Amino acid sequence: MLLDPDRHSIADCMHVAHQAEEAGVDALLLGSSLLTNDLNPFAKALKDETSLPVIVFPGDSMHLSQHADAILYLSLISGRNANFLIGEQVKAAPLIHRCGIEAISTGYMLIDGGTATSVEVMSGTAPLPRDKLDIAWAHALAAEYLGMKFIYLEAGSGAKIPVPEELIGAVRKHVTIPIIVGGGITTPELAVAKVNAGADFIVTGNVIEQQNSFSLMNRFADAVHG
Ligand code: 1GP
Repeated sequence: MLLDPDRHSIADCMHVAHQAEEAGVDALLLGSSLLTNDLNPFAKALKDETSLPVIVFPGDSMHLSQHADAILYLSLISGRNANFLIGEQVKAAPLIHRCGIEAISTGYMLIDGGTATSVEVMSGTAPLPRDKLDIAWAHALAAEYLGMKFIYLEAGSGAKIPVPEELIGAVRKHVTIPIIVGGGITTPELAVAKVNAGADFIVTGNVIEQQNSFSLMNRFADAVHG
């Protein structure tokens, strides 16, 4: 589950996190493309008061917290903006080293979700077309060959249409590393379809923020865990 510190108070995040823990959610992602709040008090409160792993989901090299368990060390491999392929990573590396948290190398692929996304705007990159399956799996395979540990297929927060099953399936067929899928997954039924197509992890943000329902979280967790 994704929590955006710019949209919630710490108290609200804690409330959602407690429910998430009870509902069987696997981990909390903490972050946003454009972050104006300090992540530290959020990560500390979540670590102090829940047993869930807290993983930073950064928009750039300044998004970090020593209180988190890990950071998704993203490289925006669907784009050709050198800053988001390696520039921000070089700036972040010494900071992560100093924090001592785990860096989880992740090939981050933006897939057209039917609407302009924050990632697209902030990174100045275009998403991959949703129907060019060979282009998608070639990017994912390149990430695996480069030694990355996860693939993140991202339609963008609030995407009108999530990453299609055909694309997830094509990537699944060609890589062995775990696949995370997020963006516009608004129902447990959609989550099941993505898992059946080959997703290992589902990320949900907006739908939980808007509905903040324990039973919905529970149904998402059950759907993903089968
Ligand atoms: C965004 O994939 C996440 O990076 C979550 O997207 O907010 O649309 O669930 P939603």
